[in-house]
Amino acid sequence: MSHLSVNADPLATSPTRAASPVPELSVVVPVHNESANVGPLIAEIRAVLAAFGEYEIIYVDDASSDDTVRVLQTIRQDCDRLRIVRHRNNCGQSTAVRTGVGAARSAWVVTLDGDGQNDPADIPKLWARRPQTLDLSVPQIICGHRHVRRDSAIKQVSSRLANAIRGALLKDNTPDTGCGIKLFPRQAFLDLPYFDHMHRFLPALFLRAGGKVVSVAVNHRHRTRGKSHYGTLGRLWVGIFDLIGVAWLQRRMRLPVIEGDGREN
Ligand SMILES: Nc1nc2c(ncn2[C@@H]2O[C@H](COP(=O)(O)OP(=O)(O)O)[C@@H](O)[C@H]2O)c(=O)[nH]1
Ligand SMILES: [Mg+2]
Repeated sequence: MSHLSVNADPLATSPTRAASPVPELSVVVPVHNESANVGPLIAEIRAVLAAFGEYEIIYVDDASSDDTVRVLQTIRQDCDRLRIVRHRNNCGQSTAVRTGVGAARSAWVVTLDGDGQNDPADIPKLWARRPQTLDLSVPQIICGHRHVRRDSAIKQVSSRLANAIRGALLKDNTPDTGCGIKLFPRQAFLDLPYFDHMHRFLPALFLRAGGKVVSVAVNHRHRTRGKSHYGTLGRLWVGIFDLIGVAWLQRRMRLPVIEGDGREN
């Protein structure tokens, strides 16, 4: 895996973070009641990134009521790459991702679902597709596309339907916006408008910011431990509501092209 030449990390000089070297990649994993999945997934991430150089893994625990935090703290004793951030209150997946991206020290962040359905072995594939130079005026997101879904039939059908409607309305040019594995520049993500459930609309939001979207075929696996957090009907209904909001955001976007270097006055 090649290495990044840029360091656009605005938090690198923060006093609490200055001690360890700035990582090139932050892996952000939102979790809620995933105690049985934490250990196996962290082991996989570490194995895949063993040759990577500097990286960090940030788990955001979204007020789990099970053993998730205890398991994370035990693993942390032998893994100084692991950082644990905790919400006191349950805020949902999007907010947990945002908390993790905010805490990240790298210019590039990759997200993974915490249930093991995304395969960490795909991280290098996404990494290879990033632009060599980080240009925040054309922010690029690299999205996983689960070409073979390992979910129940009803979830597959509802997800296909949601992607088709979303694609037709938002023209986000992305076959699978809900896939949890995505790579993007940290700052570009933090510059996006924030709202609950935004994690399903990242391609549209990157395009809205003048960016680019790349989709990469990735592996998808069955959930073998723990329980899914989303019911089909609830997700569809919230999805329609959010779709209208994102369509509005798109129509209200104006991207200024600055004359000169913008510092003349
Ligand atoms: N932080 C947080 N993560 C959540 C929440 N709901 C789901 N997740 C996480 O989001 C990821 C995807 O959720 P999952 O239940 O697997 O959704 P599904 O694959 O669409 O059924 C998993 O890592 C969950 O732990 C939540 O309320 N907060
Ligand atoms: Mg899942």
